[in-house]
Parts: sequence; structure tokens; C-alpha cells
Amino acid sequence: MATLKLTYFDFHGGRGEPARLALAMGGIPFEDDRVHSADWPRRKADAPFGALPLLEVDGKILAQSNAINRYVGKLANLYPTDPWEAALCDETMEAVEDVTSKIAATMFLPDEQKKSERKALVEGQIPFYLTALARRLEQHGGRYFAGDRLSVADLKVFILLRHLRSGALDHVPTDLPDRLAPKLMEHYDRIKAEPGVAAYYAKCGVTL
Ligand SMILES: N[C@@H](CCC(=O)N[C@@H](CS)C(=O)NCC(=O)O)C(=O)O
Repeated sequence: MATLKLTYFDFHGGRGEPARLALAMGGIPFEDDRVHSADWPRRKADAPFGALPLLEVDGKILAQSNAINRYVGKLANLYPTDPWEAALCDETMEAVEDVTSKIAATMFLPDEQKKSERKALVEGQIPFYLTALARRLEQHGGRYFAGDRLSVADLKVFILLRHLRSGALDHVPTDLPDRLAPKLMEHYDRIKAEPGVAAYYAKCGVTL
């Protein structure tokens, strides 16, 4: 078994969280390297694209969250083997990445600008992606995003919804997913109840 180190910021969410969760659910040992924001400027130059997450596999570095999710998904049996279902899994993860990038672009804006740009997102792109994801979920049978079993795509959507509902995003109403995408919330509750997901967050002391 390869020696794995996953490097990401020190919070229970974001682009590094699906891989952390997938590795834990697969019972795959890894070093959970959590970067404090004060240390990031010093470490940024070592990241191939100047960003996290990174996965180190026997000393070799892999960047880009969805590449990492696919790799660990294969190790943890959380990535489809069927080519079509694998493509659906990728589609979902890229859609989450699209909306994540739009939200991330507002993260460090001055407050007035953040408020107006977040208002625009809340009225436009966030509902667009939530309803599109809910529709795709329905088209794929309503339970999972890729085939008839759990994959890293489901984990990534779950983590996005958890973030949107957490109250950590100023100017984003926490009930947005519940109001706009009840089918997605049924999916959220299904993933939250997965024994591996529940066990991981219980071990981390996180209330879902
Ligand atoms: N496309 C990249 C985006 C990575 C990214 O923007 N990561 C953020 C954290 S979620 C980051 O490292 N921000 C700090 C910085 O850019 O200096 C991926 O999917 O991994």
C-alpha cells in the first residue's frame, strides 16, 4: 500500500474534505496534514498550482481536488468502474467545482463588495446550480449521482450543501438548499446517514 499524505486547510469542509472523508471511509491510512492559514504563505510555493488540496503518494505530488477525488475514490471503492457512471461522477464533481469557484471568488472581497456579489450569487448562480444538481440527481434515479451506489460525487455535493447551510458564508441564507432543492436535501440526509460518513464526523467531534 502506498504511503499517502493529504494536505489541506484546517477545517472540516472545502475542496480537500471529500478526499479526507473518502480515505477515512475506505479505511485507508493517510497522514492528515492540516495547514494553518498563518503557515500557508510559506508553503504555497511548494504547491504545483499554488493551491490546496495536495495528495502525496509515496513522495510524488498530485494537485487539483477532482483528480485527487478520483484517485482516492478508486482506492476507497468510491469511484465507479463503469465508464459511463464514472463520467457522471466526474460531471457532478465538476459542477460542484464550478459553483465553488464562484463562491470562492467572493471570499476575500471588502465587505460591501462581498455583500453585493454574494447577493447576486444568491439570486442567480447558486440557485441555478442547486436546481440543476437536483434535476440531474432525479434523472439518475434520485438516490446517487453516479449509478446505484455511493461515490465521491455524492460526498462532494454533501460537503457543498453542508457549507451552504453552515452559516459560515456571510450574506448567504442558510435555508437556500432547503427552499430551492428539497430533493437535494433528501440526498443530503441520505449521505449524512451513511455509516461511514456519520462515523467519520463523530470521530472528528463534528455535529452534522
Ligand atoms: N482547481 C483547484 C482550486 C484549488 C484552490 O483554489 N484551493 C484553495 C482552497 S479551497 C486555495 O488553495 N486557496 C489558497 C490560495 O489560492 O492561495 C482545485 O480544485 O484543487
